[in-house]
Amino acid sequence: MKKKAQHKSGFVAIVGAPNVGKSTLLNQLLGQKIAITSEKPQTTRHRILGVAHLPGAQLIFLDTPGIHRARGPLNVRMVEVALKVLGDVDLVVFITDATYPDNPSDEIILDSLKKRNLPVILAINKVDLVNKETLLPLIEQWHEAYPFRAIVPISALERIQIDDLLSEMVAVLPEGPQYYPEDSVTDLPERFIAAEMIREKVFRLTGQEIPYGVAVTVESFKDRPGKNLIDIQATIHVERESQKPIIIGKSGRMLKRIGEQARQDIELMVGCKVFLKLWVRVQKNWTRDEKAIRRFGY
Ligand SMILES: Nc1nc2c(ncn2[C@@H]2O[C@H](COP(=O)(O)OP(=O)(O)OP(=O)(O)O)[C@@H](O)[C@H]2O)c(=O)[nH]1
Ligand SMILES: [Mg+2]
Repeated sequence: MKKKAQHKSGFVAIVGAPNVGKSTLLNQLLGQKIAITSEKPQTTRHRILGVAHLPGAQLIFLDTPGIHRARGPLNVRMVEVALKVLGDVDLVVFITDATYPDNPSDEIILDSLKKRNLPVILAINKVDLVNKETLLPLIEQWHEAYPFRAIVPISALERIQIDDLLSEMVAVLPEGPQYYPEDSVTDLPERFIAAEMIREKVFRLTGQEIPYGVAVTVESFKDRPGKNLIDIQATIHVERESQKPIIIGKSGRMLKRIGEQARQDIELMVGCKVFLKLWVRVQKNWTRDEKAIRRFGY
């Protein structure tokens, strides 16, 4: 009698320094956007869970904030979130940036991986930006640094070798059940993702220092009776009075752009029209206030 094909499953942490492409990779692995991304480091602030359903396997990914030598209570909190995820997974995918080979944060991550007895796959990301010649010595260097289960050069953005990376992950995972039903992609409420989409637009559209002092809360998220439409009211919190006019922009133009772009992303997620109303509010120095950090859900 032929043996029944085994079902594999497990929890997979996606860790790495800030800005290496962890959330971009998560979205590619899922084939849909649940995690926000931007060219600024420290975009992700929470543990973001996403479920990939493959024939014969289920992978539960945990995207994490970038691990680095953190300064300030908010960043310290974010690194704690990332390190905590490492405590409870079957496999780690460690992402490094091919364009930033001597990233000091990689050392910190490697050290914390060495302390745990977990299988680790290394993904060298952004290979679309480097020459093949620089890649080989880089792979060699990493090969000597740690006994990785596999080293896979990828481009999360261009979707290069993502399927190879997935196969390597499945190979390492144990036999296991379907932890999540077939139709679930994440455990995050739509309300949370909506707030994140708004925060993403602030990260993408405003200059250097603004994003770090921003938090977004959704006050109301309601179906409009009799209409295929969701009404959302949200607040963008900034930490200084001087940041408020920057978010609002000249004649309200910046806030309008943030709202329009966020609304489009939210509509894609919920599959219907959205009416989004945004407010801006100053919460003085909240990133340095433990209580406020907790109140914003971090
Ligand atoms: N060229 C190129 N850019 C990439 C690739 N992957 C990610 N990026 C870009 O790198 C930047 C950071 O991507 P994110 O996915 O937000 O990175 P992250 O590691 O989640 O960052 P944090 O959440 O801040 O730690 C974005 O501008 C992405 O578009 C890639 O494979 N190639
Ligand atoms: Mg991220």
